[in-house]
Amino acid sequence: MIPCAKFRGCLLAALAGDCLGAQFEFSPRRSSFRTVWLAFDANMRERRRCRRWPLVYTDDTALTRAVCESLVDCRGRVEPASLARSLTDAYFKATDRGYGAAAGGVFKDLRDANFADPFGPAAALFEGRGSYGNGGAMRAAPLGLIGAAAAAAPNAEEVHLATRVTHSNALALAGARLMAGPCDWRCASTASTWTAEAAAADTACGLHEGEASSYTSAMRQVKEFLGKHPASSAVDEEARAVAGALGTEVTALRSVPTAIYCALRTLRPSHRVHPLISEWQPPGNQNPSIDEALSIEQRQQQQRLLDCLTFAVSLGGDTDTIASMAGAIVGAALGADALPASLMLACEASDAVDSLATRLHRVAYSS
Ligand code: 8NA
Ligand code: MG
Ligand code: MG
Ligand code: MG
Repeated sequence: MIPCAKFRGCLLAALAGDCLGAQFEFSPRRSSFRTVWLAFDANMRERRRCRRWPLVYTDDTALTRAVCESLVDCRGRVEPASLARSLTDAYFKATDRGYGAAAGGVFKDLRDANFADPFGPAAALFEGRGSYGNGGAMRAAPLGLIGAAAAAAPNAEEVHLATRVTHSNALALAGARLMAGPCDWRCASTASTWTAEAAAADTACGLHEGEASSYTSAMRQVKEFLGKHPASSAVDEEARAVAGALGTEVTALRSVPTAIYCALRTLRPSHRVHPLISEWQPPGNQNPSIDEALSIEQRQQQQRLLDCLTFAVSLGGDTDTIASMAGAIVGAALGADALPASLMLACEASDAVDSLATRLHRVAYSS
């Protein structure tokens, strides 16, 4: 059985990546690792001064929550009409959460037709080619969790159904499948595992290996970069090279492999956390239960996750989405202990996401 802590770690780290990354999304200039880290540190201290959360979540979390809710309602299955309704409700509850340009039209059309054809509006986008944005991949983590838990569901076919409600282009489908694939709760995935998953996703979606636009080629680059940049390499130089080669765009192909790189980089046993983070002291406590009494191992896991999210955001571009996807992978591997209490206090709705993760876990093991 996958421990509930892995479900919670996955979804809470995805939330944290979205919240932390949103303040840098599409900044005109890429920020250094140091600049990003200093902002994160300030975010984690800020909760003590203001009554509302300093960090609000965006479309990435709104839609991930909606996927979870639909899965819970449908006892772990993907039901396209339920999912379409859940995603649409999330959108209309707050349309100002930084949605991609095409999303609003799809949700309006779905609602106007009373969800009669859950795939119709998305299929018509971009003159029938469908969106290849990363909006399907960014909400795929719950599908990966429940798929890894219950051998019965959701299979790759169901990931396609879940994605096609908004994204029907093969590049978006393969990206979502990859993000929902090897939910790394055993902390054992290597670049080779992910490359094999990428090949399977390419084949299933009709993308061809060897072409520039395939996940197999992108994963080959990920592997190359992991070899090229040892754990001790200059972090800003590494970020510049990775951002240039793998991309930081809103398209799935130019962001999903980037997020996987960020996660694998952090999870490799030889990885050394940046000194700024390994020397970090969590905020001084007014509430003694917070961030104190951590074991050395817990503290190291928290530092690892923070290191991953800082690096992901320092790549620039679509920072919230890349950090959220990287967070989902690392959070599933490390579990909920990797989330510092001060970070959870800074993120909007962390309690709600936490209890949703627990409900999803219950559903995953009750069928
Ligand atoms: P989407 O479906 O609108 O796709 C993102 C963008 O990719 C589109 O707006 C197009 O510019 C382009 N695109 C996608 N498919 C095609 C195609 N077939 N032909 C030509 N161009 C295409 O959005 P999404 O739901 O995939 O969301 C992705 C991102 O949007 C996430 O990062 C999310 O946080 C959000 N976001 C987007 C912007 C933005 O400027 N687009 C800004 C902030 C946030
Ligand atoms: Mg977003
Ligand atoms: Mg979207
Ligand atoms: Mg984004």
